[in-house]
Amino acid sequence: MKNQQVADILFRIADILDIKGEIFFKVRSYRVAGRTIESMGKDIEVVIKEGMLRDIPGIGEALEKKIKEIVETDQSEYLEKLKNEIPEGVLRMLGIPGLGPKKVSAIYKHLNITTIEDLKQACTDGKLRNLDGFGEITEINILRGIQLIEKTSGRALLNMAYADGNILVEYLKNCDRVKQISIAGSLRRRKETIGDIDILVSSDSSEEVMDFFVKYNDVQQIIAKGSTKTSVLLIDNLQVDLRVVKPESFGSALQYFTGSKDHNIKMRNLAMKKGYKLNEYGLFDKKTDEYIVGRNEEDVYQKLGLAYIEPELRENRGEIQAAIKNQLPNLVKNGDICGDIHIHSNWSDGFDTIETIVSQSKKMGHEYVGIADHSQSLKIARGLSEDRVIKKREEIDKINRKQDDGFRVFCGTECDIKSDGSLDYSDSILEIFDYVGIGIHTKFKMTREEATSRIIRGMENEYVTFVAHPTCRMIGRREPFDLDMEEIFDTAKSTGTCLEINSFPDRLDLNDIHCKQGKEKDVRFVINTDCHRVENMEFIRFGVATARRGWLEKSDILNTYILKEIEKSFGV
Ligand code: DGT
Ligand code: CA
Ligand code: CA
Repeated sequence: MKNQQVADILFRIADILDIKGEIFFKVRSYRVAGRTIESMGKDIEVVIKEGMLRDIPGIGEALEKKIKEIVETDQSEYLEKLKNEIPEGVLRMLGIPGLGPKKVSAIYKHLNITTIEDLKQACTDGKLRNLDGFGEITEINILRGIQLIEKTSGRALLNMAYADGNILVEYLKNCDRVKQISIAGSLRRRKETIGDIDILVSSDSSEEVMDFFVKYNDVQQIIAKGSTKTSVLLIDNLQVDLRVVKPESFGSALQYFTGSKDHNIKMRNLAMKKGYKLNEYGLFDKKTDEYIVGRNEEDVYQKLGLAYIEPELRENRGEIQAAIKNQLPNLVKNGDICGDIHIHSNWSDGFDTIETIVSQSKKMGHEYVGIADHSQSLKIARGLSEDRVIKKREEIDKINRKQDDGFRVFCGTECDIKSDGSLDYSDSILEIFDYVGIGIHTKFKMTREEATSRIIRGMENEYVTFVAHPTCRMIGRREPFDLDMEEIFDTAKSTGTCLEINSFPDRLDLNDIHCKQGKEKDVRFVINTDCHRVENMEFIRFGVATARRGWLEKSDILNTYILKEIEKSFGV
């Protein structure tokens, strides 16, 4: 579906028109069209084929032409022309969190600032506060925004690298010179952001593999081409490093290039202590240089007296010591998840009907699903009024009666935690739900104490099952709340509240480190997607990956419970 791509281009056009100072109505028409296409239930390509584009309110002849062009060519000549009229650096400012086109326009026009570097300096020098609508706070916020993008710049979200990496591996398998192949690096460890994709191949004929690799359709640029390592840039600007080794070194090379660097250093030192030498070519006798193992990764760990360490654990957070003692966790797997209990339906701001969500859940092999729409005060997300909660309850009961295979839909909510920590529904309404998720969606600016006590107060309500996306971070866009995690864990434990691992790739909240700390305090978790479209239900794998990086086992996670067990836990 190209809808999002088309909408993004229209939003981009609107932003630039705004910077240029075009009239309100013109700019608005692009934004409205973008929003309509973005949230439309139908594929834009189908709409065009059926000749229905002009039937969409607000789309006239000029917009129709531009939209058709975007769908056919993936770009817009008009956007390219507009881009040439504004300095590149000014356009980049639009990517700074919290900085909209109106402010960018003022910065550019009145202060003639054209790069992010200069903008940073101007904020530090206090030069922005005199502009209309700006203040000291604006300067601080802009500096924070710049810091945030600097931290993640050049790194891709896990889902993007995961998709690119898998398609590329499938492509490389078509080369008959490729013997074994695996993803390596941070992508194999499932880190939340990926600097570059590493792929490892074993072959007796590396030149032919490299030739095949650089012919890949999505290669934008060949950065370096050699017989052992070749690096390319894909059209989405992700870098891929391909390494080709001999089959007898595949396992040791996979161990080496999976990393992390800190894990490898510990491994090499351990090898030295045991009279070996470990590198990407194999495990060798330190004195005689005799090759011992290297064909399989498992052999490398075994020879060093270690239990096999899953890639997600290789961060030098105690995994080697645990492997020596054979005390590694038995990590949760994708197949352990029996249902996703944080999904938005079209009863609030989700895209799909409950029936569609049910059928997708069944496709994924789940036994149940929980529909957790927004609560009443969240008007912009079409939060459910008390009346609609009752209607939704009836609807779900009706759907459940139609299931002849034992599948169950739970009626849940993602109830807003208001700024004082009280919940957005009264207890008599909360009682209607099978379970209650709670989350913060407004007034994000809080001190550590305020944020911590707001969540704790929410957890203390007896109806609450889990806290959704507890730190509310958005990778590259919003910092996590500064929370007293010790206190959050203690309250979660004492009230029996689960903490969510939100699987959405730009959230992954709680993160891996919090998972490990929480487990040590005996906290229970729930892995959900929080998705608004069934296509994104597959993101659950990234939540599972985060849980695995946090050393979590099946028993640590609520929604690995089979239907009977979770019904018991909900008391329904
Ligand atoms: P990234 O790409 O920044 O997300 O992180 P990685 O871990 O994929 O790092 P990358 O691509 O630079 O290198 C892949 C792996 O190769 C890395 O995890 C460990 C190994 N490696 C690379 N350079 C060194 C090194 O200087 N020493 C050791 N011990 N290992 C290295
Ligand atoms: Ca990498
Ligand atoms: Ca690399």
